[in-house]
Amino acid sequence: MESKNWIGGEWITPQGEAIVVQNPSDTAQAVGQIRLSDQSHVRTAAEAAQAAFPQWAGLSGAARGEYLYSMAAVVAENSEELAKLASQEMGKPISEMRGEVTRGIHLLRYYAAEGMRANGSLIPSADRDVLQYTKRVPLGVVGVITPWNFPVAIPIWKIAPALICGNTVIWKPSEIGSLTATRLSELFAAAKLPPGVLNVVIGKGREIGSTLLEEVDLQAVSFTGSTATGRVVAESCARRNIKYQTEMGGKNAAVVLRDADLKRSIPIILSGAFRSAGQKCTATSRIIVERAIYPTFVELLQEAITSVKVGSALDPDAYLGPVASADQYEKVGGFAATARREAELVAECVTPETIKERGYYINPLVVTGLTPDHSLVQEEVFGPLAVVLPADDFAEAIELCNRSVYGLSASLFTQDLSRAFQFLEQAEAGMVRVNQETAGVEYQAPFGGMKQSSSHSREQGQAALDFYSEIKTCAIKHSF
Ligand code: TXE
Repeated sequence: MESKNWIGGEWITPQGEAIVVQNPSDTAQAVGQIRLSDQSHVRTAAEAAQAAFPQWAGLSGAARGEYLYSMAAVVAENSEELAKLASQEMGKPISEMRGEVTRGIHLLRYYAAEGMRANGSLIPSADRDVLQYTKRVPLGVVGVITPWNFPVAIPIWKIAPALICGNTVIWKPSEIGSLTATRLSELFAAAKLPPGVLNVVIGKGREIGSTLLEEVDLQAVSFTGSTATGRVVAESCARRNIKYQTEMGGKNAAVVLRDADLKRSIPIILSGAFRSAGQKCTATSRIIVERAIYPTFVELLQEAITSVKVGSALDPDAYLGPVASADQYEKVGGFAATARREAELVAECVTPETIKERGYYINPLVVTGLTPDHSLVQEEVFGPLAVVLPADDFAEAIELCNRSVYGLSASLFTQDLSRAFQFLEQAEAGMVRVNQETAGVEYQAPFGGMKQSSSHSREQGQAALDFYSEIKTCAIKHSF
């Protein structure tokens, strides 16, 4: 398979550099190749998106919703093929990837229905002859820049609300994930989305991503990715006074209190830490445990980790697969090497010899014995590595939980209702949960972080509609 751009309804293969996509589960296998676009493709996409905007914005919400329902239906018909392609391209186990595609379908349906829901409110006027109301209006052309870790769900949770609000979109997917993006676009084309409403440009972030940010007459940008790139996006948009949302890193804590049901909590914590090889912004990377139960916790964790199986992404029994790319392998491998050097090992899950050398596999590791300010406790690893920190009591656990520049997601494990409530109140994170993993949030609820994790607006749920539209306050004096 070869990547293609989808611009103004046309399929265009850029003539730029070709990069072979290696399967991270087995790097000897080529999954396909991507062709890098140049700046001219971004400009053409901008023209197409501008040209399509008036007609798309002029449709009724119901009509736009019908397109989204069709997109959901075509993705559903091709879900297995899409899931397999994504698993092969970025290494997420097929069992999880199927769930992600299903999530994408649900998101499309959820936002399709928004076309028929109230999109404003009636506000009483002091003058009885005036009818005053608000309505959402679309922004115009929106830029969507996505990462590789959820190659189907993240693009859909940005594109679907953008479209239902009446915007047209230019989508720049991650380099790793461009084959999946191409296939997803083909499915949207099969759903007869009108030309130019969604335009997909494949290429390097630094090259075409910055052209998109700096040169195109965008009205908003939605970005998920690294903190460093998120800052570049935010600065550029702030300079131009256009809306932006940046969803960046996390260093999410699971706090385990002395009264927690450990047998039920530990599998949930492991899932938060190691599913998707820890490559979720909501992954659990710090486990804060009350000292009173620390020995029991460690013993049960060591037992539970034996059920974690590292496997190739198409292995239906794989709990986690490889990390997504050579860059990830190097970066996460560096953190793992530091952990082996500077921390005490709590538990490790060994990658089978048969696959170890074939792909970008990193043994899931749980370590301890680090100071709260150590880089492994503070920096986002984005891989299968979790750090355990003992805490004397609840107060110290909360203090450790909040001792981070990030504030995306946090979980507490307890049976104590009062502690649970205190945690939900005091934890500095955009998503706070009790007896659930830090990952695995639901699409109909707002998603986003505090502190350095995001630009403080929210994605998904109804919150996404606020981002992709602007409120107009209308008043008409009808007896004049
Ligand atoms: O991210 P980038 P990468 C973190 C994670 C990971 C690290 C690097 O720690 O190890 O980031 O991943 C586009 N102008 N997260 O290199 O570079 C790029 O092409 C415009 C956390 O993949 O931020 C891609 O489409 N666009 C995260 C997108 O930005 C630019 C998910 C993200 O790439 C650009 C992924 C530029 N100058 C990585 N430079 C999460 N929060 O879930 C790059 N891009």
